[in-house]
Amino acid sequence: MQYAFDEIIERRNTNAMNTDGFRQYIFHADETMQFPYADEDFVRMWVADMEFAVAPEIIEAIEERLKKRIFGYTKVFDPAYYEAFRNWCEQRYGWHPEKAHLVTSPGVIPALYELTGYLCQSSDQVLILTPSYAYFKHAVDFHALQTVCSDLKEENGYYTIDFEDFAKKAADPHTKLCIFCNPHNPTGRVWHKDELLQVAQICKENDLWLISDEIHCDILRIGQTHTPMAKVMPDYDKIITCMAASKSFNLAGLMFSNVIIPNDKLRETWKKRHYDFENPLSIAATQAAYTKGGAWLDAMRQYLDENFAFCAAFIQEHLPRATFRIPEATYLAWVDISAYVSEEENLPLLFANEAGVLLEGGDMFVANSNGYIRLNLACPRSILQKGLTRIADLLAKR
Ligand code: LCS
Repeated sequence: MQYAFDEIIERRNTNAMNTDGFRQYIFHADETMQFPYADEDFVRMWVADMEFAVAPEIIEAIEERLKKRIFGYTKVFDPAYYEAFRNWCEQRYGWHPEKAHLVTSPGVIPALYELTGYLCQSSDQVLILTPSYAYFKHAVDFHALQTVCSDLKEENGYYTIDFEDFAKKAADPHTKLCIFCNPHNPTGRVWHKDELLQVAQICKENDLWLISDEIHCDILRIGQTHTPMAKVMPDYDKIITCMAASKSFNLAGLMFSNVIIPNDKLRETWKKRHYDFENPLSIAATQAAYTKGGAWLDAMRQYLDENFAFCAAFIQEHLPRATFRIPEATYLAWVDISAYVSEEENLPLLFANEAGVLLEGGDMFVANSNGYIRLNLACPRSILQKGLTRIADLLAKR
């Protein structure tokens, strides 16, 4: 293989959330919190970034930009950036976002916070599907609005939308906005076209704003296809699509994402109120990802597919009472271990203290997620094996 996904890269002393931020994010604690494991001895399978080196094609583009030696105030002026993004969307999803509709943001989550504030008034509710990435709710809480959760249905590890419940909650006159995750974190579902059409129809009927967070759309199992929500509702302009190279190419720290806003009025509001300077290295990196990163991404997906196959076989053999299904997208394994643990147990704390594994627990995903753990599989296989072994050794004692 051309890229070394098996390489273990030292991340400490880089201000990485992954190595240094777990006390704060997972345990709401400060640096005085102690564990039986030294920080460097943990197997880290929590926050959603990768242990893989960034594609050399992207590093090279950053180096080229560094050589220009000046990093003054920067915005996306050069149309080559839009061309790169449009071609990527066309080749990968057969979708053509319009140039005039594209704005950029220092991340999808900052965009969610901002858009929720622009779109909602104080008595409004925001509809999400649960389990959910917690920042969807945080964005709603930030504006002191109400979150309405529609629980996904689960059968043998496969999640579907409860359309009856979703339609009922969408029809509540206070519901103004739906924040939709496509593909879905943490379940890994790639919503099929007929599912997207049903969500689209319900949102249209109720005149809802719809933010489609598609940050995971490139990280598909081989053979899966992503359909942008905006592609199935081309005439509806109350949709906003968020996409980024950050998750796909391990560039989250560069803080750059695409926001496609077809509605003129909302886009004008964004342009008036958004602080729209960008990091020049981030633009160079993202443009290179879209123009030169395809081979790396596809090789990485192949490696991930093998990690998932390894994980599935391991769980079947060593954790037969767990429920796990290889997700259609994302690098996140969502595993039901409720047969091994009790309802009240703090799972991240249990695994940190007793197995030396940092992972996220169901309680971190808003609702409908008790008894689950989420494991990040974007790591060298040797690390995955070590993490799974530690998890299984602990649960086998129960
Ligand atoms: N949207 C979703 C659905 C995500 O899963 C994440 C990152 C983001 C947005 C972040 O976007 P950004 O602001 O970086 O552009 N998900 C993470 C997760 O599940 N754990 O750690 C990060």
